[in-house]
Amino acid sequence: MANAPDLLSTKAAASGETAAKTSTEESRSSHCCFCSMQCQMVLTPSDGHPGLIIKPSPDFPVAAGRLCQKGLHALEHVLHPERISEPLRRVKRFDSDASRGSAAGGLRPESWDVALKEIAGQIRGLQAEYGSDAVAVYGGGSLTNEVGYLLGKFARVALKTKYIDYNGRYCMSSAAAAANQAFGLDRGMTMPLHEIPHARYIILAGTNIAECQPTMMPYLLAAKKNGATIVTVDPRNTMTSKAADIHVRLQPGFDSVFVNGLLHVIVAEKLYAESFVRERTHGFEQLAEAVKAYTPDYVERLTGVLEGVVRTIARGFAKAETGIVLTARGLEQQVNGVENTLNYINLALITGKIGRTGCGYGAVTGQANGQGGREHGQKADQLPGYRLIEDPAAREHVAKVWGIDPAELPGKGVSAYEMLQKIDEGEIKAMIVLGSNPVVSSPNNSMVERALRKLELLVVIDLFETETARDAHWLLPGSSFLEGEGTLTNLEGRVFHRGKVLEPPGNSRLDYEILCDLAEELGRGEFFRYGVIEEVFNELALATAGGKADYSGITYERLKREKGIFWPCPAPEHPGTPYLFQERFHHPDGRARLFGITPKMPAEPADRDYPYVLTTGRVASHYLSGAQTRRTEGLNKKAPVPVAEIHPWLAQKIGLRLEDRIRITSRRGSLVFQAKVTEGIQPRTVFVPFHWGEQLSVNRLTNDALDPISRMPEFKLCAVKVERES
Ligand SMILES: Nc1nc2c(c(=O)[nH]1)N[C@H]1C(S)=C(S)[C@@H](COP(=O)(O)OP(=O)(O)OC[C@H]3O[C@@H](n4cnc5c(=O)[nH]c(N)nc54)[C@H](O)[C@@H]3O)O[C@H]1N2
Ligand SMILES: Nc1nc2c(c(=O)[nH]1)N[C@H]1C(S)=C(S)[C@@H](COP(=O)(O)OP(=O)(O)OC[C@H]3O[C@@H](n4cnc5c(=O)[nH]c(N)nc54)[C@H](O)[C@@H]3O)O[C@H]1N2
Ligand code: SF4
Ligand SMILES: [Mo]
Repeated sequence: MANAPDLLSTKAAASGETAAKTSTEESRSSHCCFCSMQCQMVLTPSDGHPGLIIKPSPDFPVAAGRLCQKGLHALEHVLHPERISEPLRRVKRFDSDASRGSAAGGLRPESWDVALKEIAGQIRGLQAEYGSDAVAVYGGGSLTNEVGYLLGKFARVALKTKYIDYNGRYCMSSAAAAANQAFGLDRGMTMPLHEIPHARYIILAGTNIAECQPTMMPYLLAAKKNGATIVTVDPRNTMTSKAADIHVRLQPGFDSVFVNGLLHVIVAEKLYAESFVRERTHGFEQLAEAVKAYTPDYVERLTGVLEGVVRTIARGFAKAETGIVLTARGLEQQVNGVENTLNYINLALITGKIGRTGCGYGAVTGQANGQGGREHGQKADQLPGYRLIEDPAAREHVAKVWGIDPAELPGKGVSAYEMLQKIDEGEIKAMIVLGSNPVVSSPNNSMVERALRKLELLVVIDLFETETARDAHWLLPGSSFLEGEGTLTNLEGRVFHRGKVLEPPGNSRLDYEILCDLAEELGRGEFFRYGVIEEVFNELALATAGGKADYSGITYERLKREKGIFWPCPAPEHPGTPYLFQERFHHPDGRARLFGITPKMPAEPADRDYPYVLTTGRVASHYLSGAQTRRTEGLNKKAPVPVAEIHPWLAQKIGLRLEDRIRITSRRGSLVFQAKVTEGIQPRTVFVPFHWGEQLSVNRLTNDALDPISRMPEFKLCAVKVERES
């Protein structure tokens, strides 16, 4: 991971100096940059430490007094010596673009003036030759609402391109599509977290909360203490399943079959909430028809889950007075991800477990601002406020706020991975990446690496020279979470304000200023003039007014006073909406939709040539592409390399010995990993975490098949061979 020495800024390298550049004394509280819990932290000066130390804060109601290991270490990457602090131009040492890449030439510092002028000039040139859509924008769910919003506006107004999408496409898009279909509204959770302890029965499917949202565990443990039954559904025993009363070790790809079994029992035994189904939903007949064949016995034959277990869970959940279903990427990151999610929503709906206390459904959002990031226009088909870019009324409203003609707004583009494919095909010539590392995080990432090398202009705005930035012509130093003030929206839909703690190091700049200045160079500065970031928020609030995710009643002043407001919040005196769907769902008729799901095959089931299933996910000490956490010693030493989980049955079958590693081969590549033999994993499945690049990147193997509706890739299952490698 060593970076070229000319990358090192002496200012950023001297962490004491950087840390000393704090802003005002009183603005020392922040929120963790990693997961969607958004735990609050306090940064305090400490003896014997060059700068600040992080402590949990007692004040924020979500995880008062708690931070997990990642939060506690969050300062380390911010002050890391590899942090870039000047605009950097890739020194072209090669004649042909195809030969650039990891062997690319070094980086040379430039002034902001030169960097932005040259980038703007090149963009103009490419757009003159190939049209506006030759330039794409790739955003991220870690960015604040303000920066995500500005990025969407920048694409549509400054670049006039339809091609913008973001890493949330890999993250929440199946859950979002399902919630929109079933409820008419996508807010990850229908209720605040503090309802969890009141639930008597909790189903956690494809969600590893103990490692991925660790500070949520106390809510589950409190429920358990109150007598709740907890069920986990996962191909592996996880830290989360340790807290479960029943763990269903399901083969990847079988969620809809399993849930149909539960629904079958509930329908057959008339355990559903009859009046709720009658008065508040549509579609029960189709659902009942679809699950008819899925007797527990049939489900046992298909999945190996004992029929008694199917009956026990179905009866337990349906009969429980209160209950909650939480799902996450395990079943969402599949070509059938939307349908899988809809089926778990069916379960919550037909048992009437939505809209009252101790009840609810939640798709557990992942990234820091995964929720806000998908509301304000980073998505290919969206405008701020969760409006659709193809809706004439939405275009008119937002164009008015932006001061442009609605006809100037481009139409909808394509999803993140499809945008990368369009680069590979030559249609897109330039891309600006802000807040993502798609070379590590995309499926089938050899394609992505190849595609990025074809770009005539790649601009990466980041903190580090990431794997993606290695192919960039320009690397611009953006701001970390401690430097950029703004608002975020946590997994509950709670909007809150995050203050500024540090000045950006060296010549790095606030992300929003970089976008505004680039817009200026592109001749569109008049639409991007803001004195302070609060003005961006105020404009965002206007742009969302009347939309699904309505923030128009929210102000910085209120957020600071009220410590968070749940959207929708359509008026200054509106208290916000912690509980959704108490009386109506968001469809025009007020009713939720049930869907009869016929389980479908994955894109690449195991077969004779590739007889096992690879699934991927996370470990507690790393975050996503690892750009931040691999640079954090205290975290990296806990998991310096990816370790593949493999069942003893499979280990024996391939003759694995103690000192061996395993080779995993898919149709797209072959990699060698250290192995951990564990009874906990489904025997025909191997699991590899995805937080590493290059030869340790499991995304060299994953399949790029997309869900037909959400366009989310099937990260969670592809067919592989497994061999021993001595
Ligand atoms: N430590 C840590 N925390 C994180 C992150 C991180 O990178 N590291 N990332 C954040 C982000 S952006 C996200 S999106 C969330 C993700 O949070 P999660 O979705 O909880 O995380 P994953 O590990 O991707 O997947 C969850 C589980 O799904 C299981 N699984 C695999 N296939 C299937 C299947 O077919 N069905 C079912 N039911 N389960 C299956 C996996 O074994 C895994 O245990 O975490 C957030 N928090
Ligand atoms: N195989 C497999 N692949 C997956 C998944 C999986 O489960 N399995 N999960 C998918 C999911 S759910 C997700 S969310 C994606 C995410 O994958 P990525 O989008 O690649 O995630 P990050 O590593 O968070 O990338 C964020 C980048 O932005 C930089 N950054 C962070 N904050 C800021 C900021 O405020 N300003 C600027 N300028 N830069 C910043 C970081 O240094 C980092 O380089 O990965 C997906 N890929
Ligand atoms: S639970 Fe999430 S937000 Fe809280 S400290 Fe850990 S990573 Fe940060
Ligand atoms: Mo995610």
